[in-house]
Amino acid sequence: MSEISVSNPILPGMHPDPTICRVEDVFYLATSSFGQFPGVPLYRSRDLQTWEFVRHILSRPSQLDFVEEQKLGNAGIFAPTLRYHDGTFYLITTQIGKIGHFIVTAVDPAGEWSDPIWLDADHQGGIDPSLTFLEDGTVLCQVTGDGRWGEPQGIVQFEIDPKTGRGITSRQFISKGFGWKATEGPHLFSRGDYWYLLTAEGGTESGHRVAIGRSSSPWGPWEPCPHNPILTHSGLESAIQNTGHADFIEDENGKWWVVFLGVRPQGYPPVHVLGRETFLAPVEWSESGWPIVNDGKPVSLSEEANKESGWKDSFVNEKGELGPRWVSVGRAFREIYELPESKGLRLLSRSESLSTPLAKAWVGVRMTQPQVVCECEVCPESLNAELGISAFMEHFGYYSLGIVEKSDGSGVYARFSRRVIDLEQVEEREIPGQSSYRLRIELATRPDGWNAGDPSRLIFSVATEEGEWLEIGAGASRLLSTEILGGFGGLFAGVYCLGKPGSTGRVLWFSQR
Ligand code: 6LW
Repeated sequence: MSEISVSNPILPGMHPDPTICRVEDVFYLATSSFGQFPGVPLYRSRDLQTWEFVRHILSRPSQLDFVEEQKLGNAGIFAPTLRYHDGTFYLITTQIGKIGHFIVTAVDPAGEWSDPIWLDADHQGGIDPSLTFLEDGTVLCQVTGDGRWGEPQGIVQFEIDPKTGRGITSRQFISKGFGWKATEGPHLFSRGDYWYLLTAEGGTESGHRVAIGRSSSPWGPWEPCPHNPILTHSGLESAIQNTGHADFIEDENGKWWVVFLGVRPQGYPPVHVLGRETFLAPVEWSESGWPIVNDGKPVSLSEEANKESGWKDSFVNEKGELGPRWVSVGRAFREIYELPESKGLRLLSRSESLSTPLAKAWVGVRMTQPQVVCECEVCPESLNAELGISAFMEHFGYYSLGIVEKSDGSGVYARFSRRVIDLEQVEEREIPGQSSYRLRIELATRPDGWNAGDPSRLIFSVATEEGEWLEIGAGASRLLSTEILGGFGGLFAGVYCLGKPGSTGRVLWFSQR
């Protein structure tokens, strides 16, 4: 691989807990997906910079069967680890709220992955499982312990048979971490004469960091790196914050890299709405065998980071299926839409409100830039149903704009709703009827007339027949941050249809720029 100049983030929008492996000159990267179905997006790249979406690894209900109630950025699928060994790809991850840790495998990562191989009951518990394949055929599994087994907070390890999920040795506590709270996200790898144990520490918020220790044995004891943490932006001037949860990779030329999560906060006190994104930095090794991330300097946001080429999608891919960028919340994915022959997506209502934690006719894509415009065109099909566009974090955190054609003859209304935890506000405004409606969300910085310390807003508009945009409602974007709502999510832009069962509505296209 030739020298590259890194343009960060490498995966914008909600892509936390990145994990990476390499097969010859191709890198593969996967991230957490929580309540999204399908789950665990997989990307590939030859230069670590340009990432092509391959598929979602968990794409069948037999692999990811949520309980009915599911949040988008909480519970569900937590931090995975992706590894390649002897012709097979392994992904190990945890479904919170279900049995726990499981492995899926594939020979062709672009094809279907196996059904889950659940770890046995004695080796469940905790989060962030990882796998290490040793040369003698031994496979080690590390997890972040949850204290359930009487272990202190930190990293536990056991030998595992990854084909059956059976733990071969009992759980052994191997590290409490290297000095900070919430030690998690372990990865174990070898280089030269040492085994290195990589950890995320400090909590995934502003104190987040990456630390490392080494040992001549994969079981420790660990000598901490003298310049731990090897990566943190805590307290530093940088547009990227909360950097942590990392994975290392060596390229074909023997050069090392680290992928890690970070956020792009806005306003004061700073909050982030796009979710935790994936970043990349080079790693050099000192003469004494310790990693130096990004030459010891903070990682910077590239100039191009806030510009993404726009796209327009009419939902259907070449195979006649819903295109790969779309996800839903929870298990209802296949029961909430049809792909009509004519054009676009037909949403099949399952509930009367986006506030329900249960199934809803909503499909969305990550919002990927702090300034972004999402547009769609909707064709109402059922009277009294609401068909619209939303900026969505959770069922208790979203703003939405929908069109409602009322059956009592009172006309057509644009309905703007905001839900923030236990506050709910709904406003309606009559608008002239049209056969279809263009709806728009702008995530924008508009200092005029707004709190100058926190100028980021979400502005919702509908286009008139003459093509003019009519603003229906707006609100502060910071209310849809994880700092307010909790959880591990990020903003999605979604289209939805609400109403009595049997209500439908069509969305012709969707664009983001
Ligand atoms: C993940 C943990 C973390 O399991 O956040 O930032 C948790 N690190 O390692 C959820 O993404």
